[in-house]
Amino acid sequence: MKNDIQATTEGVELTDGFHLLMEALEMNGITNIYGLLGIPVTEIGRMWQARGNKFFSFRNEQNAGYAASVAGYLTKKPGICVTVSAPGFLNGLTALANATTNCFPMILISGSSEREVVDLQQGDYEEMDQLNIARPHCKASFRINRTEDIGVAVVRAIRTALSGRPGGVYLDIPARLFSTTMSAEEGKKSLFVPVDPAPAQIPGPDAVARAVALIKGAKKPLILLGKGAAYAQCDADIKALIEETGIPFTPMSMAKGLVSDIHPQCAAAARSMVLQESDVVVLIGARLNWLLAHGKGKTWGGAKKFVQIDIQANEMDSNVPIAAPLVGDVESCVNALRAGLKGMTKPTEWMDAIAERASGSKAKLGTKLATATPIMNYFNSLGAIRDVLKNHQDVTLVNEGANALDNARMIIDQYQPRKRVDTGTWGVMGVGMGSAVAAAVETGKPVVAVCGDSAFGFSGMEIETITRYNLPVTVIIMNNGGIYRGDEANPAHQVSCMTFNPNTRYDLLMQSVGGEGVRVNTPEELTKALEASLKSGKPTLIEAIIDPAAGVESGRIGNLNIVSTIGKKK
Ligand code: OXT
Ligand code: ADP
Ligand code: MG
Repeated sequence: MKNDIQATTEGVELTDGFHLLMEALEMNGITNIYGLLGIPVTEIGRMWQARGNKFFSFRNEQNAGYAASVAGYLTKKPGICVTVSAPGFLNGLTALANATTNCFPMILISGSSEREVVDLQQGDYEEMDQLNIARPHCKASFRINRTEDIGVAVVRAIRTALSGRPGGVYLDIPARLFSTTMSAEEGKKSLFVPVDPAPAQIPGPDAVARAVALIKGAKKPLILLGKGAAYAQCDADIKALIEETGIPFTPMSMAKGLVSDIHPQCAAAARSMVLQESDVVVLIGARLNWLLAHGKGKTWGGAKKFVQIDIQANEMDSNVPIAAPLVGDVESCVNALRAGLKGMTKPTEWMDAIAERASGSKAKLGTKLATATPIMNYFNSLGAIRDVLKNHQDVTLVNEGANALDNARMIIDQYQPRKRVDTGTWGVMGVGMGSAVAAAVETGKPVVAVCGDSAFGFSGMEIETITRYNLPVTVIIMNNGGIYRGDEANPAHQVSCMTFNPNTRYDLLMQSVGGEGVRVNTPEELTKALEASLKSGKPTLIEAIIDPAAGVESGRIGNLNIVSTIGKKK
C-alpha cells in the first residue's frame, strides 16, 4: 500500500518522518532492508513490509550489517541496514566499518536519542553520541534533524556510498523525527533521485599512454584482478582486455570467477611464480595491502613496475612507487587500455611457461584431493565440494575460516563473476551467515557457505533466519573441533583456548530451527548430501567431520602469526 496517508490537520494532508524515509528509499530503487528492530525503529519494518517491500530481520545487527554490505557489493546499490540505538548501532557499526574497508556501498540507519539529552549526557534509554562515534569508521556520518531534510539526506548518503571509492555511510535519525509531521505536499517535493550518483571517471590521455607504453614493453606482463574489478560490473570488457592482449591474469580471492578460473590464461595455479617473475603488473581494482605483501619482499621477487587502475587517487604509491597510475573507474580505464593495446604482441612464451607450471600444480593438487584418509581432511572434503559445484556454476560460494578459507579458495574453482564472497580485506570471521542471506536474496540463486567451525560460531544463530525466510542456503561446517586445529591438549586444570566441545552437534542445531541437518564422515557422504541439498533448495546444514589434526595454525598466513620464543623448550 504505497502513499498511504497520513493524518490531516485542518485540511492539510500530513506526512511524517517514517513515511518520508520510506518514500525516499523506494524512490531510489531500494527494495530490501536488512536489520533488527526495536525502540525507536520498530515501525520501519512493519511499514516497509506493508508497502510491499522486503525486510530481512536478523538475530544480531552485525550479521544484518554484513548482509547489507554484501548486498551493496553484489548489486552496486547501497545495501541498507536498520538498527536501534547504542548497542544495536554498535553491533551494526562493525559491519559498516568492514564495508568501508572492503569498498562496499552500504548505509547504516540507526535510531538515536534526542540531541538535547545526549549532549547533556542525561542518561537517556540507550543514549550514545552515535554520529561522532560512527564518523571515523565510514565515508560520512550524517544526522537528519528536520523532516524536510530526509530527501536530501538519503540522496547524500547514496551518492557518498556509491561515488569514487564505494563505502559505508551512517545516517543518524533521532527518534522524535520519525513521528514528526509536515505537509505531505511539501514532503513529497523534498524527495528526489540523484543524477549520476557514481559518475564515470575517465583517465587522462597521458596516463593511458604511459601505461600502454609500459605494458607493450613488458616481456612478462601480469594482470592482477581485485574485488574492485569485480564490483565494477564490466566483466566483458575485462575479459576482452585479457584475451586481446594475451596477458596472463590471477585473481584476488573475491575476484575469482570474474574471468573463469579455468580460462587458459588464468595463472592462479602458478601464483607465486607469476608474482615473482613478472616484470610489469597491471593491478585492476586491487590494493597493494597485506594480502599482496605490500608489493614488496620475497613474494614479489625481482624488480618490477606497476600499472594501477583505481578510482581512489591516493591509493597510488601507498606502498611502493606506481610507475603508471591510471586514476579512474575500472570500466573507463580498461577500455582505454584496450584501445591503446590493440594489436599488441601476445606474450606467448611467458604464457606457455605459466601454463606448464600451472598444470604441474593442478596435477599435484589433484592427487591430494583424490587421496582418501581415515578421517576427512581439507583436501578430500573440499575436493568433493569442488566437484559438485562444477555442475552448479551459478551458486554463490560464501567462505570463512582459516584452513577452511585458504584451502577452499585454492581448491574450489569459480566460473562466474561475483560468485565468491569471503572474509575480505580484514579476514574477518562472522561474515558467513549474513553474506549467505544477502547472496540468496539478491541473486535469487542457491548459496553454499563453507565455514570453519569457529567462523560459523560468530553468526551461527542466523541459521534460524535462513530457515525463517526459507532461503536456498547450504551451510557446510568444516568441523575440526577448533580454531585452526582441534587437537590441542588441555593445559592442567584448564580447557584449551583453541578447541571447542567435541560433542557439539551442528546438524542437530539446524534441525532444531526447522532446516535439514546432516552429519557426514566421508567425501562420498558429503557429495551426496550437497547434491541433495542443492536439488531440494531447502535450508540445509552439512556438518563435515574433519580430522582435528588436519589444519595448520593460521592457515596460509602463518607467517603473520606472532609467537614468543622465550621460555619454550626446543
Ligand atoms: O603458487 P604457490 O605454490 O604459492 O601456490 C598457490 C597457488 O598457486 C595454488 N593454487 C592452485 N594449485 C593448483 N590448482 C589450482 N587450481 C590452484 N589455485 C591456486 O595454491 C596456492 C595458494 O594460492 P592462493 O590462496 O591464491 O595464494 P596464497 O599464497 O595463499 O595467497 C596469499 C593471500 C594472503 C592472498 C591469501 O592467503 C589470502 O587471501 N588469505 C586470506 C587469509 C585470511 O584472511 N584469513 C582469515 C583470518 S585468519 C585469523 O585471523 C582467524 N581468526 C581470528 C579472528 C578473526 N579473523 N576475526 C575475528 C572477528 N575474530 C578473530 C579466527 C578466530 S581464523 C579464525 C578461526 C579459524 O578457525 P575455523 O574453525 O573457522 O577454521 P579452521 O582453520 O578450518 O579450523
Ligand atoms: P582485493 O582485496 O580483491 O585485492 P581491494 O579491496 O584491496 O581488492 O581493492 C579494491 C580497490 O578497487 C579499491 O582500492 C577501490 O578503490 C577500487 N575500486 C572499487 N570500485 C572501483 C571502480 N568502479 N573503479 C576503479 N576502482 C575501484
Ligand atoms: Mg576449525
